[in-house]
Amino acid sequence: MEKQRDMDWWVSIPKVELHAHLNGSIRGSTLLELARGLGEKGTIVFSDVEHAILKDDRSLQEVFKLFDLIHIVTTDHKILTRITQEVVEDFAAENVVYLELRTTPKRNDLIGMSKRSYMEAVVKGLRAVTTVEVDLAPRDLGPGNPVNSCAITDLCDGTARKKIYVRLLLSIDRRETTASAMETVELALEMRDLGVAGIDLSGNPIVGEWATFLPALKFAREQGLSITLHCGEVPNPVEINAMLDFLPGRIGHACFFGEEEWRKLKSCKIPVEICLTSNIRTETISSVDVHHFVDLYNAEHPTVLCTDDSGVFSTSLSGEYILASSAFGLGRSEMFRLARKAIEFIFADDAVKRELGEIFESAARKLD
Ligand code: 6MZ
Repeated sequence: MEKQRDMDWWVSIPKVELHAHLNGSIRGSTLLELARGLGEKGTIVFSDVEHAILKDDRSLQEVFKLFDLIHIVTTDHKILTRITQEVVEDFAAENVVYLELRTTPKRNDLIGMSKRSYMEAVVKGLRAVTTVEVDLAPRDLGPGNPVNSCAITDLCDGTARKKIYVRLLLSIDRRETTASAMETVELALEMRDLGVAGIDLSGNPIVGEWATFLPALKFAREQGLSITLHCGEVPNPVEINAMLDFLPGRIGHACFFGEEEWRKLKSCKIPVEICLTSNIRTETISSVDVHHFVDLYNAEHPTVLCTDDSGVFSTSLSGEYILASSAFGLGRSEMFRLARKAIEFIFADDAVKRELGEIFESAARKLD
């Protein structure tokens, strides 16, 4: 009863999601349905896939094997459109008001898929969302321009539809070459008007070299794209230091940092995307009470709670807030402040920041 009330409260609070992988956020029921379909066609052996999907705890390396499997099931234009629509609707249903959704554009010649057509299928999914109004395009209204608060805060006549801002981050997979990473950056630049706000570096952290991705990441930044990096998912101090020296807009995880890396991170004030359930489920962090979130929080270092792969790890953003609140003994007002603070770290323009500020302000008034 108490737990349900807590969940209802967190669902009702506006939230900002900054670290969500599209294919990792797939609904479990959709993944099983799609896998069953491919099983019936004889493309895969369904029972093998079912076992892998339903398994609870997996090591980080097992997670990447699962992603290879998920990609066999999901990499098709129509399916991508469906997954994108469902993922956005699911986040909106728990009052995520701003979502940065990241995905790795994939080429598959066998089905006539290019990185561009992959992304077009994703954008089609955003446009197919019906349960909520999706704000996709950057507006750059500039400082003097008034904000259209009517549509976003439901304050006018109560008829305004619920709204979610969605911005896309294109991921570079650590298996890619420099040329392939560059192709992703070029695509991101071409798609800026469709809400692409930045670049992410992700994938199996024991694969690939930082030097391979650096030219594409540097180019992306020179062209005005924001950058977030999966950093320190495995102990690799040389890479962690090189990544911090690059001064990305944000980093994700930061699980295997030593004294020197913490010092550097804190002095640069690079915001950290914290994925509690993901870190625990993949045994990257042994238990939630020893998670580095608490040290960063106490140091007032910029942090944002995120889901990572809500489908794969069976979590939700509301669930992550509840987990942090109970594990670290933080009250609702502190947690609300944490949720609101995330606005500062988004990759969208200042007009969106102002509008999000109003949404949280309105929610805060209702709490008093
Ligand atoms: C690193 C991760 C990840 O891009 O196909 N991905 N990379 N660490 C993680 N923590 C567990 N979780 C997901 O979504 C799935 C892809 O996102 C990256 C991996 O490259 C995975 O294949 P998309 O939409």
